[in-house]
Amino acid sequence: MDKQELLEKIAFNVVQGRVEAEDEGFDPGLEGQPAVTELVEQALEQGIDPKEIVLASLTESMEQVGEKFERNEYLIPDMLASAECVGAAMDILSPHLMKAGVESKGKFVIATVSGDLHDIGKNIVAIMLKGAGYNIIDLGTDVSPERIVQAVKEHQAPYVGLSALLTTTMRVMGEVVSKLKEEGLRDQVKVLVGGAPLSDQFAKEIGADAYCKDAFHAIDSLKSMAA
Ligand code: B12
Repeated sequence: MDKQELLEKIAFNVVQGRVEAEDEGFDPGLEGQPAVTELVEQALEQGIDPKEIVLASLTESMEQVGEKFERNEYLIPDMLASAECVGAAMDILSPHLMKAGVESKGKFVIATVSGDLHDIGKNIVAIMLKGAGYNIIDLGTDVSPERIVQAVKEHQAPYVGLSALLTTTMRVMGEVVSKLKEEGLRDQVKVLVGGAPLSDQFAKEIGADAYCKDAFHAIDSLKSMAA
């Protein structure tokens, strides 16, 4: 299988919610064919850049899943099956995304904000930043502004990353920025925000330092902040 075909096949199987060959898919008749785990391993064996797998297969496929959910073709369990595939793929890819022995570029506190349980994007960003040499403190999902600010204080982190995938939880990011100001910490920490419903405009409105459309953008933003 050539590279393009393989990347597309991984994406297809994420959309189908198939972690392993023995799994059934959303469409009938796929059982027994290689699924996400086998295909990701094959891609690595063929020397495909793990970052490309993240971008071209995993991120792309979750967009398709979102569109299917919007069209009522997919229900929550279908989204979850796809989410599980991305998790399984990231488990295989993460050691390959890490660079051994890189000197720490600083502590990076990351969290999905209160009321929001989406963590696929956050986890990808965390793994990629870890690979880029940042010391990641992952607070998980549904994290209150108080806990986030507390962690920044406790770890004296120069960076904090906030994730929100729901239009209803985006505003919590503004609360985090306000709370950092209240605690006198705002000048010591750069605030990066991300998540599908966000924009540059929104990041400006809430007083964040950068909106990042993906993990690669986050790495670039951090580089320019350090320069
Ligand atoms: C998977 C999924 C779920 C899974 C989540 C599983 C999990 N463990 O995360 C489950 C099934 C649990 C779920 C639940 C719900 N979901 Co949902 N979900 C999605 C879906 C399909 C994909 C999200 C995803 O993982 N994308 C892939 C990742 C890689 O992309 P990403 O998250 O955007 O992250 C990238 C960037 O944004 C950026 N980034 C993200 N965070 C950060 C943070 C920092 C610091 C930085 C620098 C960058 C960054 O970098 C990432 C990597 O490239 C989206 C549709 C979509 N296209 O977004 C809907 C979607 C977000 N969900 C939606 C909804 C409505 C819900 C529910 C309310 C459904 C319900 N009725 O119960 C619940 C809410 C639960 C809750 N309280 O959070 C809506 C939101 C609509 C809105 N306007 O707010 C969407 C848009 C679907 C839709 N089109 O209607 N969902």
